Amino acid sequence: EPGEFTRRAFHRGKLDLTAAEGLRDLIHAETEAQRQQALRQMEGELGRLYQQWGETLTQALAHIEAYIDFSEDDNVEEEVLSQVDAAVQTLEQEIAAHLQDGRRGELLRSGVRAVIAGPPNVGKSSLLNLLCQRPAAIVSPVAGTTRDVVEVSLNVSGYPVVLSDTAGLRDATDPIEQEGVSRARDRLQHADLVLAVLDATTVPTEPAELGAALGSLVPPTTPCILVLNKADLLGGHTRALCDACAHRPPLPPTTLLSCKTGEGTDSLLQLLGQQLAQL
Ligand SMILES: Nc1nc2c(ncn2[C@@H]2O[C@H](COP(=O)(O)OP(=O)(O)OP(=O)(O)O)[C@@H](O)[C@H]2O)c(=O)[nH]1
Ligand SMILES: [Mg+2]
Repeated sequence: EPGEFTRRAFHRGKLDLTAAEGLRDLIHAETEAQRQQALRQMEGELGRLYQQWGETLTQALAHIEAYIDFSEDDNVEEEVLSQVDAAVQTLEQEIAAHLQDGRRGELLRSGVRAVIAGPPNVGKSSLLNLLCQRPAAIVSPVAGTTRDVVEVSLNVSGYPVVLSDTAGLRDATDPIEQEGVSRARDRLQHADLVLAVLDATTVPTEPAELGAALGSLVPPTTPCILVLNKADLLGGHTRALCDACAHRPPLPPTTLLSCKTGEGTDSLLQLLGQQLAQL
């Protein structure tokens, strides 16, 4: 039976539970970042940390019991309680920080949820196809082509990513498109990272306006990359304007891209890798 030897090792105390979990993750690892995390866990990194926490708590408990039992005999000093209090508070902070960080483990285990979003017809489905290197989503010159969410699994710089293409965001009148837009908004709410796509030929070159356009697409606290697509259609002048505007600080990391010619793909992948490393 798969897992039999691990189970026996666990029962005999040769592996603790976190190491067994690490082994399971290692077996199922599909990307380099997943493999590294699983190895660290298997080698006992987590187990050692939890053991340390356990020791701190046991010690605190022993001090408090000693205080209760012997403080009247004056054998135990008054400051014991405040020392225990300080140690437990530090531990509390450590655990809180660890839990927050645990989200990273979760992202590595199940994949980062990246969502492509933007107005209709800007090339969102083309971007999905470019990144997964196959025609997974239908591309057409008709605005409102994508309705259902199209999902692909990718390995970007060693990070597992579940990338979703969504319907173009607009006030649709067609009921099926409306459902598509509502599914897109739902995906956006649960995204770990948003690839916001705008058409470079019609994008406002005023940073404040561009910021506003972006604000209507992306939930305010979600990390985001701005992709200005159809760069192949830009003249030299507009290209310079776009470039200048795109690198103003309040705007998220931005890149010019052409899904048609592939120009800008490398810098997009580089940005993606950087963002993933920061999540
Ligand atoms: N010139 C040029 N055309 C592009 C580029 N990317 C996409 N297109 C064209 O733009 C049109 C729309 O592309 P899609 O990928 O379907 O756009 P979308 O954002 O998914 O559109 P919806 O699903 O309707 O919201 C198609 O005709 C594409 O061939 C590009 O980089 N350059
Ligand atoms: Mg589409």
